[in-house]
Amino acid sequence: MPDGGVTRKIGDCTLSLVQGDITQQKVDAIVNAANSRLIGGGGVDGAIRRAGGPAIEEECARIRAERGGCPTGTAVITTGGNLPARRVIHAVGPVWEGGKKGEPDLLASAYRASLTLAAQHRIRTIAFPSISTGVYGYPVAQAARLALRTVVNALRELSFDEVRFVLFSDADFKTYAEALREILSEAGSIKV
Ligand code: AR6
Repeated sequence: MPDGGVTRKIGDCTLSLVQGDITQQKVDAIVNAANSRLIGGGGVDGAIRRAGGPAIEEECARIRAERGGCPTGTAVITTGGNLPARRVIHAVGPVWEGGKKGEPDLLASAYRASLTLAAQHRIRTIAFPSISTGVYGYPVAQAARLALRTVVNALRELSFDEVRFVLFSDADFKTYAEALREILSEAGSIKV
């Protein structure tokens, strides 16, 4: 893990939080915060496509042609192209519409689908951005708790060497670090 982050052991897996750029991460797979049409956008999606090169769009185009895209709450996998990561998992989180339109379930589902797909592809180390908290407007403190709870729960069934969250801003890094402290302090007494 890069310097300056937070790490915790969850069973055999290292769960880590770092501040940085996900395109630079030397892990088996990075996760993209994509849209359901798999059409390149801004934010982390734009950064991943720029750094990974045209091979990512070629595979997204094939997936669009075969199955029309990637519904919200699900994920697909492509090559990492020129990235240090060998694969990119494109996960689609919900657009925040106030929280009563199933957004929490859809966000949890995007994280679970990414981890399930990763495990199927024998990925041992994976890095996530903060899905849905940019253009899609999901409040970051709520998203952080949900993302971390979902990952901690998934690690009961799926095996990874490391799950890393890469937070672009220092403020988001601090929000995730605080959420992780809360979740792990609750973990002894209640179901996370
Ligand atoms: N590394 C890590 N995190 C990043 C990076 C980076 N290089 N760049 C931005 N972020 P967003 P969403 C953070 O908007 O809300 C796209 O257009 C960013 O600061 O990328 O799920 C897609 O095509 C924020 O914390 O994703 C979709 O249409 C987080 O990544 C739509 O945006 C997510 O912000 C998806 O919106």
